[in-house]
Amino acid sequence: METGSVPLNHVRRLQQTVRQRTVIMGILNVTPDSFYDGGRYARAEAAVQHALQMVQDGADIVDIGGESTRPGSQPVPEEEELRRVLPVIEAVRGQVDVPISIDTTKSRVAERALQAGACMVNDISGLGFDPRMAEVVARHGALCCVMHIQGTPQTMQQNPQYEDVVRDISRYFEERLALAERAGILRENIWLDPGIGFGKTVEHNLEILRRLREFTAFGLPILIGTSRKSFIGKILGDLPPEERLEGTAATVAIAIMNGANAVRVHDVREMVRVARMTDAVCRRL
Ligand code: YH5
Repeated sequence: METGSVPLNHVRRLQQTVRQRTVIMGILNVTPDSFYDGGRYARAEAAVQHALQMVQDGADIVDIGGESTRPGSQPVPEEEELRRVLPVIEAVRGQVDVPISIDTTKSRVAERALQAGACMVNDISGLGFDPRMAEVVARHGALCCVMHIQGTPQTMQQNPQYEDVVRDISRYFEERLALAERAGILRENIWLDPGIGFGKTVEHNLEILRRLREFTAFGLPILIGTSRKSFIGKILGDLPPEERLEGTAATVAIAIMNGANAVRVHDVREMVRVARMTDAVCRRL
């Protein structure tokens, strides 16, 4: 059994930064459907270049994922997910000193990524899909993002329903925090994320942004991922993903004003500026 393998300097750096200003998490998808398809090696190479660019642009952490979790997307076998993400984590670790999070719901993928130098697990199932996930996070002393999802990526957008979206998500956070604590994850290592788009209607997503401050009652960092998501496209009149930059900027500014401590984004250079400007107004930085 291996314990405490994560880069502690990265854990501490992030814990400190997230208390001071908005943390920018850059999205790195290592999936065939995303942006490159010249074979496995070329895909990994392009992903590493993209990671280096995001670091140059001001990303505080790079979130590496090998499974698409978009609505209706199919699960990826563990072996394939590992083949996609591990070479990229290793290469990024070798070339730049940036904290890395592994975007996965599988405990064995999380474990191999943490052994390879990731310091955070971003689990869109909030430790819920794989019963061994919490134990892996605890044993490695990793940071962990607990995201809310209603249903699974296959079914979540079929008919999302809540009594009160913010209160229902808060109850879910309470349950998952109890599970995390039982597994031995330190509370100070947990970030919360309401999971924009994961089993939510457009109206649910807007209400979460409007009432985001309610989640600060947990006293934990709030991460939010609105970047280029379909609710922005719908509000702006069916705009495609590449036309959602300004809408994303609006949601990032609003989320920060309403208490977000970290934002997960595709457009790092632009959103670093949005976050800095918003931090200057809201947090007097
Ligand atoms: C999140 O919110 N989201 S994957 C559909 C799109 C654009 C983007 C073009 N992982 C989150 O980014 N992890 C994802 O339409 C996440 N929070 C955390 N913690 C979905 C995604 C996307 C989907």
